[in-house]
Amino acid sequence: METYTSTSVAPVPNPPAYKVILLGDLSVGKSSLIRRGADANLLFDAIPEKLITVDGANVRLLLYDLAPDQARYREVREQFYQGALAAALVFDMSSPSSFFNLMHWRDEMQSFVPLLPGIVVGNKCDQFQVIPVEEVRGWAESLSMPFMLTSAETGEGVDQLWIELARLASQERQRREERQRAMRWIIR
Ligand SMILES: Nc1nc2c(ncn2[C@@H]2O[C@H](COP(=O)(O)OP(=O)(O)OP(=O)(O)O)[C@@H](O)[C@H]2O)c(=O)[nH]1
Ligand SMILES: [Mg+2]
Repeated sequence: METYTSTSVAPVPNPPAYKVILLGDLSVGKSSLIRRGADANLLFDAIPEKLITVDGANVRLLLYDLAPDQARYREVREQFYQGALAAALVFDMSSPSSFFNLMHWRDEMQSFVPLLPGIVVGNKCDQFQVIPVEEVRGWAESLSMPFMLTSAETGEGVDQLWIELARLASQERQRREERQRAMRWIIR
């Protein structure tokens, strides 16, 4: 058996799994971002994962997305939102309608998981950007969400996206644990 000195950090054998979800219109690049980011050694048909270090501890990000045009989307969306700890609200920087529709995505997200932390993600930043960055930033700030630019094509901003999602998910997990502890204390 391996031993560790007091200065070395023992690897956590089973890092906690945090479910994060990607939302947004058809073809904005949700699945492409996941393909870019997910760790490669996955079994076929498994939920894509990414191992991330947040504040010195490893976590497994489970990356979920759905195609909103799937006939069964409405049937499965409750399950899709269940247990999520953070969301990426993705739009396409070259498609104004995909940006305007983010409001609907945010409304849907809030109706299933009130107070779920989110990040506004302008994907396809490698393409001609028809949406002014300042407008997006203003909208995101008005809802207290960070805004990031990514390209699943070139990889720009993608690592940063997973780090930020892991950070938000970890904070949300702590917030929920504290709330549960407080509830137990109240009903004791
Ligand atoms: N130029 C460019 N193309 C991208 C980028 N991300 C995705 N694409 C392309 O956009 C198209 C749609 O990408 P998907 O990843 O399938 O989009 P999606 O959001 O998963 O779409 P649905 O599953 O149908 O909702 C594909 O042809 C991708 O190659 C990007 O950052 N830059
Ligand atoms: Mg997809």
